[in-house]
Amino acid sequence: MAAEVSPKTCCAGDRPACDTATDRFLAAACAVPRAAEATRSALRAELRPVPGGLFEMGARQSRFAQDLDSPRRKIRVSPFLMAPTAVTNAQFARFADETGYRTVAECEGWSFVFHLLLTEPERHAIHPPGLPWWRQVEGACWRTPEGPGSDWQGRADHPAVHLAWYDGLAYATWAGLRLPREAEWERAARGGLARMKFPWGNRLVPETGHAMNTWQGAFPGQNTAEDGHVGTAPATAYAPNGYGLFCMTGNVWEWVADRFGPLPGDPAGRPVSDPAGPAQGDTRVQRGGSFLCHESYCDRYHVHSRTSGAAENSTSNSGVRVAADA
Ligand SMILES: [Ca+2]
Repeated sequence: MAAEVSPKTCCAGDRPACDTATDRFLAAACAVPRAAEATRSALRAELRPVPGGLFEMGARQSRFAQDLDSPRRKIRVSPFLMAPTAVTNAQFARFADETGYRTVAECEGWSFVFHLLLTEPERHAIHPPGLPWWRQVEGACWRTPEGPGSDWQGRADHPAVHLAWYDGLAYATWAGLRLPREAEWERAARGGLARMKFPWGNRLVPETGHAMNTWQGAFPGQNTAEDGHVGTAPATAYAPNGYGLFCMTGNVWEWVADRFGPLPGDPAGRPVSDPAGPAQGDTRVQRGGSFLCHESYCDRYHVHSRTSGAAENSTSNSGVRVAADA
């Protein structure tokens, strides 16, 4: 079953379902060789500890009913480790060079690029129904984010984009790490704060200035980039949260391990420990919002916000972050 494409989203346009293809992608992701032990140790050493404990997950009230992000749940998590940033282009390039892994977008030969990132969007006529800002660009992938002729030089420290869920799984497999569970992701994003909307508090723009990379202006045609960035920002562009984690909201959507379904935990409020999401389903959860989020349209840049997509989907704002058991 393909995910519904909401008209009120800037998040994704789903590719057609294809079981044979997705099985192939899963097999490819699981078959990547593991990095040398020294590399794995070094990558693990970069992760930041997130304390275990009880926290409230989700929103008091949903802005978008289909996101199923309310009411709040009481979740107990075990201590774990979280990457300080989304996987960067430099990190993903090292992985791809060592393993020869080709992402879903590379295998399929195209990905969705946001129209304002293209010099000639009119040359790319295909877009998902109702979402004309997502252009299907032949040759777009993490290496060539805006299609042939583009590259990530000058963006080595930006999050790698056009990553599908399978690509995140492949990277984590190589690194000897794993994707965070959704509850872990939200625990990490909150940075030790309770009942706050953002990793730093409740104000969208704190007194110190913009604290994440989202959209300013009128979506989807005018981006004034008051936060300094039209597209992706460096993965450490803004101050870290209380757990030393950068850009947990804004910049790029981050795939997590869980399938999409009702928010993990008990809606009646009984504490649940280390929930893992639904056992069945074709779509996976993405967290954190992206450089395209704006209050007027896709208001999903909060620590509780979630969206979902088919595991083979990729866009110019889809990235991933890795985690590990403590
Ligand atoms: Ca921005």
